[in-house]
Amino acid sequence: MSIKKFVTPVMTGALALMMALPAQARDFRLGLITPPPHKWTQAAYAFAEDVKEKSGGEHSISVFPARQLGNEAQMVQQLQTGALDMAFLTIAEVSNRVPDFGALYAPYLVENIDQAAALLRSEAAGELLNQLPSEAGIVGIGYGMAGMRQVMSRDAAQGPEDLVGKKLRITPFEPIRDFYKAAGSAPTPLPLPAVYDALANGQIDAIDMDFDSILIFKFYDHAENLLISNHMMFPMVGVVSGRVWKDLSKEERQLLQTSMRKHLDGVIDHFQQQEKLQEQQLRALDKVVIQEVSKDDFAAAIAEWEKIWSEKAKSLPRLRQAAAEIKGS
Ligand code: 3HB
Repeated sequence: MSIKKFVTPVMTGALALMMALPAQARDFRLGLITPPPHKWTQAAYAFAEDVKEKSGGEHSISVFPARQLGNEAQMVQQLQTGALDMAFLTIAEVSNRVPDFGALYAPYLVENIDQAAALLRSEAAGELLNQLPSEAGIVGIGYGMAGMRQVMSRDAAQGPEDLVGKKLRITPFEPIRDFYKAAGSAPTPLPLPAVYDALANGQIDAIDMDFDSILIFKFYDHAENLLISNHMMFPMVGVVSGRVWKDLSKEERQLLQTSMRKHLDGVIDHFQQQEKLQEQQLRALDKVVIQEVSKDDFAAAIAEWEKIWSEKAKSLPRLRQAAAEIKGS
């Protein structure tokens, strides 16, 4: 018997057997920087539950919150090698690697949380995700978000002029650094978990933050002055390692995509619903002194920011157009 005659039936049999077998059970790992009480972490656990149930117990996802696997730069490296399967990332690290994502941080690109939600659900924002596989080795499944950015400071502050020269904590990424530099303050990059102690020991004078985290972490313990500015939105992106993605079956991809999108979308809904409530909660705290500032108060800084980022972020006009349509609708 020729080898060909012998091999073909054996291989065909093996193939048929493989196809009949259920997909290989997987325990995926998902990393994120937020601590357990944060909505992003809760959504990650809910997503894990969902995937377990929908795969009939076949697949599971272990969630590693609170930077257990390292900071976002380290997690992106792990995603690139396939050592980490998935992550929920702020756009901060992503925009450091793919500058076009900086467009999402244009100051006053949107005016409020509802516009932020609509923009993140727009085609223009969705198209940005297409750059991630080739530019960063990760597959962007969809967006989530946190609340709009505000400023809290230790000393009384009426407006941006009172932040000049102050050490102001930022999430470590370039678009926000350029904004505060242009506003004359001294932006100080610090990851979220380090912020409370830095405020408590006077290492920083002010912070860039959202209502939700101000309440969760009680940042008003050491910084009682809240400038409600709504100066930026704060998107999050759910990603899968490109290396892991390419080895998944069509069904597995579909399962992860559908379920992750559902939970990311739930995060957007959540922040949309609670933004006003959380503002009221903060207004009700006796110790918190509130001032409101607007786009006009930051006009010079915004013009400076535009000069830098209209060069770096080519998608800016497209996102502005989408935002203008949302504002007009
Ligand atoms: C941040 O301020 O760096 C931050 C805030 C969030 C979630 C993640 C990071 O609500």
